[in-house]
Amino acid sequence: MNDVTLPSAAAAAVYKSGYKPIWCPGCGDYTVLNAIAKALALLGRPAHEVAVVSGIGCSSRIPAYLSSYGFHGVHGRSLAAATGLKVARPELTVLVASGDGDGYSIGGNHFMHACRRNVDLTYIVMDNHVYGMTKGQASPTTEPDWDNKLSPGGTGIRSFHPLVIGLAAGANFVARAFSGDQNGTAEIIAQAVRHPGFSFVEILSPCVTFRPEQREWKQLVRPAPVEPTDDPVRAAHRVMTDDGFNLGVLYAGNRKPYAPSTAPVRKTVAELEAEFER
Ligand SMILES: Cc1ncc(C[n+]2csc(CCOP(=O)(O)OP(=O)(O)O)c2C)c(N)n1
Ligand code: SF4
Repeated sequence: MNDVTLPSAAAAAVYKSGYKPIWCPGCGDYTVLNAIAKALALLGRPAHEVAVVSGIGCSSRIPAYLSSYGFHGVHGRSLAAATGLKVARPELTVLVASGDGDGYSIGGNHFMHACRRNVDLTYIVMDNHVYGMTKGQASPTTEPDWDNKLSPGGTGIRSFHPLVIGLAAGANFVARAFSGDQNGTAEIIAQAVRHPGFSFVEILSPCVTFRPEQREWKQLVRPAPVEPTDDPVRAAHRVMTDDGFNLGVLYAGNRKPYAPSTAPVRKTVAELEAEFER
């Protein structure tokens, strides 16, 4: 991974829309945006051949800041929209941007089934273990003992483990990145896009406003001490036994992507209705 030559800032800037992000100063999502732009420049896909689909949340604002096609949709439904788009327009590179609330709470069911279906999408989740946009409620990845005024003493509820769920459900590529490592994140996103099937990239992206203690993540992250595996059981064991701060590609599988036929239906509506009535 380290021998990759990353594109210049000017090459990456082509993928930015020019709209100024309205995230809080210091939010991890700024560098995720830069990393996506760099990854697209690295891949050399023209912006008009790329679509970025999102739900709702601070993290889901990303499509507006990119020059590719974008769809800022409905909370928790980014994968449903992206799946339809990719199936209808397989020639597009489709990225999906989400947060841990959007992607694992209201969108949790779609997450599991997107992994299972294995449509060729790259799913990027900016995980800050909190609902940032709605001012700091606990999310599925919040630690059970996170004490704050909305859940005094912590929720006491076990955290969701997205990487293990993704592996168990059939994601074909699983990686963890950190927003503070912009170049490393760009390389991982580029690899995820190149890998066929459903690629899931968890990006630890601090919410400096509601989880200021996450600024310490930069001291905790490290490259995973192992090479990626194509064995989901081994990968699941690794991610269940690490402390959540090992970065890199953790699993690269060989499942064939789901690609339904896009041939036009040749029957008329009248013929379909007649068939239905039989
Ligand atoms: C159907 C629906 N339910 C709830 C909301 C309110 N809502 C907007 S964003 C959000 C959570 C966002 O959290 P996350 O996905 O973690 O993103 P972040 O803001 O932290 O990047 C919620 C609950 C909504 N917009 N629509
Ligand atoms: S509330 Fe948190 S996630 Fe949202 S922009 Fe601010 S720092 Fe980022």
